Amino acid sequence: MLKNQKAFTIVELVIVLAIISILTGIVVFNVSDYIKKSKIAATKSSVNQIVKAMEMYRTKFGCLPTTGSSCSSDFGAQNQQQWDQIVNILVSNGFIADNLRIHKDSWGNPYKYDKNDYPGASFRPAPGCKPDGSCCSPIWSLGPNSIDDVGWGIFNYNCNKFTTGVTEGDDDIGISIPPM
Ligand SMILES: [Ca+2]
Ligand SMILES: [Ca+2]
Repeated sequence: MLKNQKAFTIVELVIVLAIISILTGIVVFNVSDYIKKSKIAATKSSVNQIVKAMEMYRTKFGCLPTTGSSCSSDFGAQNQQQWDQIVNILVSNGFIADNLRIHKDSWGNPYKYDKNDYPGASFRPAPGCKPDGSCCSPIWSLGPNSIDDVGWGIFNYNCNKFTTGVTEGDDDIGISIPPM
């Protein structure tokens, strides 16, 4: 009798442990999903702030900020050093507050930026380009997978629209600023 009772208790214990592990799995999944969604939302918000600052800069100086030597340069930012250079231009002119989320996205990567607002500055045979050769200027985060899924081109197809996950497996988050 005692032996049977003990065996039954072990079965119960196993069931309870199984239920606990399933519940733990659900909680961990929900928390990580929540964190991922929060990071995406924070990055979207930062991209919006950056774009607004870029447009204010262009209203004042006639072109988007560049890592090149003049306004007609089409050089944007491909790495942290170049992106910091762009951020410093916006910050020193008072168009944006300096903070970590502007320098790096939620996954610790610099934003990417292709400056194409000067007519003829960049050849891109995309629907986003005007007949004079001026094109949209995309700014994007590499997204949760920290991989540049779309490269320079794709955001030109969606001037002025918030874009994320254009192609399968792509989680980049960005906006393309139309030419003036
Ligand atoms: Ca360019
Ligand atoms: Ca990506």
